[in-house]
Amino acid sequence: MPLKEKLAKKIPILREEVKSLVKEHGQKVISQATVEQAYGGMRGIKSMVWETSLLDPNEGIRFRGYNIPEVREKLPKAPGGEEPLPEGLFWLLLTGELPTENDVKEVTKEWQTRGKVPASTWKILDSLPKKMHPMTQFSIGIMSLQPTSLYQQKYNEGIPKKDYWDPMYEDVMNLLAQLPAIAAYIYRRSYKNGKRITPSKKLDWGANFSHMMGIDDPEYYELMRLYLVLHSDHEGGNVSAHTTHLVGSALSDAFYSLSAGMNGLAGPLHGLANQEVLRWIQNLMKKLGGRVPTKEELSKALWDTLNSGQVIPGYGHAVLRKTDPRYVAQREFALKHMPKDELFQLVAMVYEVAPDILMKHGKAKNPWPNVDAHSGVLQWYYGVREYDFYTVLFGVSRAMGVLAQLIWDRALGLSIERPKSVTTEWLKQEVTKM
Ligand code: HAX
Repeated sequence: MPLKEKLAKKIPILREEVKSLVKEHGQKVISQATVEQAYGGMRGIKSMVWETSLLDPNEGIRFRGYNIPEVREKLPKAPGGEEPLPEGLFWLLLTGELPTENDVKEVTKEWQTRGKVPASTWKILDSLPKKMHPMTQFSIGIMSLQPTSLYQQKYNEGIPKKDYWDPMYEDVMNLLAQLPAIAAYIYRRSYKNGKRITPSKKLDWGANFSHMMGIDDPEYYELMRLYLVLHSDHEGGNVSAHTTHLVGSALSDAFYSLSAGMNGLAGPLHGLANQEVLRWIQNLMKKLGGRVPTKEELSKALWDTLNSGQVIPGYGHAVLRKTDPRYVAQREFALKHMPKDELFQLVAMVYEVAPDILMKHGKAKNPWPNVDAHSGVLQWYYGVREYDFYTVLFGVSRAMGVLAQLIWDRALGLSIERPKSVTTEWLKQEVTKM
């Protein structure tokens, strides 16, 4: 059954479930907020719904109930490949069901068909300085597609609220189909000869992305597929996901919502951490005259970073309390394809040394590596050495998760977000009454 049809069948069922859940249990308390949480980034307060994935502090992410090893095992692969196809993950996120090989082929075909980027987008990108950060170009690239929004057109025509999800689905499919071409062109114009590479009708979404970047190595295709699966979704509270969801809640279309989410991903405490990790490691090697540090030198450098008030990039997490399984999956890929690589060995050495130091330092609640601690070194190995681009790779992947949820936001008719804020003065008065 085609993806949209499958989704159309699921929507009324979940709508009914949610309706009766709210009717029967609407007043039950699932979370409370403390003064500390009000100042501390609302950490841990359960106050939003995100259907596509759920994060366990110890086990890591589950996409629709499947953890990372299960997703790697169960999702269809490219012919001869071993890593899951991102199209399959998108199917899973959207429908909650594992796709067949045929389902995945249909999504690949559909994204190929919808993949033509409007000339106006190329023109807008060409007007940007080549030195502009790739994430800024990416956000502008997404916004440049906004005039193509079918959702906005249908909204203006006055379609009923219960049908909003339908044109949203169309926008999301078009946007996902076109994102790799936009991202790849940003890479080409910023770092290569600026020539656009036409997508191939023979390649899947991930392989085509790498083809359009100018990399036609089957091993890199595999890395790209894995990368795009791993970074896609991490429940709803992280900055890129929550921002997309928040902006969408005002009934802004997929282009406005995703572009806003990407602006959040561009922050160094979020997606930008993946470029910071490699920068940190390479600065250290530069200081040592290009040589790989010993464990003692690495420990000293980690302490120097902490003592100067900076964070160790790629380590720590707002929710996770163990090594991120997305880190583990990338480490497994490295152990298989590049075990002797010097930079990988250094990343592995940081993993041996940093958690202990962070524990001794005593501030970070989670001393273990997150997804960003490993992604850069894999890109570097296959020749993508322009690390300012790494967050764009993350963004293409993250789009799948946040946009799948955005369709569900409209399908369930979720409300405009409007939590209550208070002032310090109000808190000072209120706490004395407690
Ligand atoms: N190095 C040094 N100090 C750290 C740290 C790290 N890696 N991680 C946390 N801390 C510090 C915090 O800065 C905070 O210090 P203050 O009290 O002085 O503000 C303290 O430990 C407590 O923080 P926390 O509760 O453990 O962590 P938060 O939930 O506040 O923040 C972060 C989570 C991921 C932002 C944090 O761990 C961090 O800054 N890590 C480094 C940057 C990074 O890797 N970001 C990517 C995270 C994954 C992601 O979103 N990818 O997109």
